[in-house]
Amino acid sequence: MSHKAGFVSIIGKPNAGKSTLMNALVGEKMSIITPKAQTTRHRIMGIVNDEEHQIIFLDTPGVIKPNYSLQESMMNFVQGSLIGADVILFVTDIHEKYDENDVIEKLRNTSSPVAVLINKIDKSSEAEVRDKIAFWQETLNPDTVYAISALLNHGVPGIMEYIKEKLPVHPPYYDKDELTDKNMRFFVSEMIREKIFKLYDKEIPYSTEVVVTSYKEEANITRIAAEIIVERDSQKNILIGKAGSMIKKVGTYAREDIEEFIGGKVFLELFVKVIPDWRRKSTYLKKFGYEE
Ligand SMILES: Nc1nc2c(ncn2[C@@H]2O[C@H](COP(=O)(O)OP(=O)(O)OP(=O)(O)O)[C@@H](O)[C@H]2O)c(=O)[nH]1
Ligand SMILES: [Mg+2]
Repeated sequence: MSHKAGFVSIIGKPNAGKSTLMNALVGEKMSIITPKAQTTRHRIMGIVNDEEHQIIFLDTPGVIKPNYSLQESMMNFVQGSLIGADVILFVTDIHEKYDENDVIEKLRNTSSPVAVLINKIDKSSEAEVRDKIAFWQETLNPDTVYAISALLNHGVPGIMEYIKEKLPVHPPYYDKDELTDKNMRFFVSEMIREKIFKLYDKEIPYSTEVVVTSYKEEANITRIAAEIIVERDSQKNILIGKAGSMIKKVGTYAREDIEEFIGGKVFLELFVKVIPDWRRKSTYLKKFGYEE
């Protein structure tokens, strides 16, 4: 009767290292990670199970002021993850240059315990760490403050212990062998999107959506087809590149990742399609899983 279970929301500004932390906590590559802001667009669940605990982590998009419907949906995922959170992990970059007032506002409006995680301390001095800890204690008066490096797994086991202590006594919410609520098609589309974030600049990553249109497991190979959707013909041309050179790179890198993820051979086919202004159209946002 001493089993503990609960929801742990991971929030913060874009690029703070939320997804890196999520993967470090879960020990699996659940969320894609890139150097660009707004990589994560969904609320991604990663579940850690042991005999006595079920910890349900929710990785979320970075908090921004939305400019178009897709970003509004992203902010709804953030808001939703705070409802019923047993613990909130607020990840902040030690060198944060954005204004974090919007996140602070959200945290002030919840009654869940907040742990401030000052991340990327591998890139800072001890004095900077001391100053930031004092700043956050003063600003938020949180339940606790940790200085960590999600990238180097520094301080991550301590956070696990903290969470286990905080979780309420509760039976498991999900089967104890579940790792996530997302399916294979979702992870495949994310791995392709990650390559697009890494290989292209400016508006391309933000104008792109990836949809897996076919997923067939055969005896020795998994055959996958996916559509890469952009908003304009000009973006389609850039995405494909000269004689298909760029799209070929996307396909090769994504296939390697997918093969590692599923532990088997993959045949990946990519098609590029234009849907003007899909980021602002409710029908497409619904279709792509951003809206109910
Ligand atoms: N030096 C250093 N870099 C880190 C650390 N944690 C994350 N990063 C890097 O920061 C960048 C952003 O990491 P993500 O985990 O994608 O950040 P995020 O908060 O999920 O970003 P969004 O999904 O865009 O909101 C990547 O290039 C990471 O490698 C850290 O502890 N130290
Ligand atoms: Mg992320």
